[in-house]
Amino acid sequence: MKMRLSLVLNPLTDSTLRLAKQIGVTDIVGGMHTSEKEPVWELLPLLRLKNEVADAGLDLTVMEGAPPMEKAKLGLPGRDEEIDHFCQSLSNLGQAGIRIVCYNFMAGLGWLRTSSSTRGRGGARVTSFEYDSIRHARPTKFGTLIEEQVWENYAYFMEKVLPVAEEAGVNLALHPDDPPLSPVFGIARIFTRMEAFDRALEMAPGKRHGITFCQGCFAEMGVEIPKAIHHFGDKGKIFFAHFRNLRGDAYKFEETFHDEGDTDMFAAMRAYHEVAFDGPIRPDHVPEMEGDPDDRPGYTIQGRLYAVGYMKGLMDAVDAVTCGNGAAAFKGR
Ligand SMILES: [Mn+2]
Repeated sequence: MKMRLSLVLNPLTDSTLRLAKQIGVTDIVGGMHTSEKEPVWELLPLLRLKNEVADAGLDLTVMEGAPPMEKAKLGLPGRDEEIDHFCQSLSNLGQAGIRIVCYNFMAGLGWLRTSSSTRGRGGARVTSFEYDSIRHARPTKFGTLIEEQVWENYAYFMEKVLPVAEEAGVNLALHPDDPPLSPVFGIARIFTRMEAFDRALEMAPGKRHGITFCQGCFAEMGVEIPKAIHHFGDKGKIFFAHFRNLRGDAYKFEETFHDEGDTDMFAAMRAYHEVAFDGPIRPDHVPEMEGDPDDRPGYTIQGRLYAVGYMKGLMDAVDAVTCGNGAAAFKGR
């Protein structure tokens, strides 16, 4: 099994780093605050973060929550300056030895849910979404955008960013739109179907242009997950994976524990193995469990401990099945 078990830590502290190490995680997915005043991921803070994680015996391999790119997504004046900042951040990532950035092209609004207090198994709080509640929503302050405009904006962005990523040796891992529907609040979303990723990768070809395979988003699209993993993974285009389960489809779904949603998680894990996926994989959106604080839907610590344990179990099971010898797979663990 070549893939690397990873985790977002919020907060990232000595204590949470130890916890991650204790449960067998190898890679940490970092984030760094940016603002209008500080729009670049600077080299020194990146190095300090990388070193803090390394000192805990772990490897910071991915950054999520890219530097500001709202103007680029919306195609507004000022986007060139913003794209310059993004490019500077990429060069800094490369210098700091952080090789993957997970970004998305959802303009105006990020991932959205209509509830973060739905009750899942045993009363665990999960997030959920119902398109009917926002179907007739009016546009927000971001106005309206049609799909071809967003495509143009993506092409413009990639034309400038991809050569810098190639130069810096940083993989651009595009995350799908969540939920994969268009438009929402008047703004078109384009990364809502498998074909959209093919189009993007063809439009801006390059070995540093790939995807974050967010299993939840692809499940919302209604695609067969192992098939989709093969579709992108066989071409080496999965740079990063979000392991997630849910019940329903793009129009109405709720998040679940990893072991109980609609997706066959063993088949998914097996597919990553079959395509020789060797990047980081992390649990995504977990239920908020008894004793968890209720201020970070999808990212509570106990929910993630449970998810990581489940993922490790699946990884061992896949190893055992594919080696044809259960005992051999467990050697050296
Ligand atoms: Mn995701």
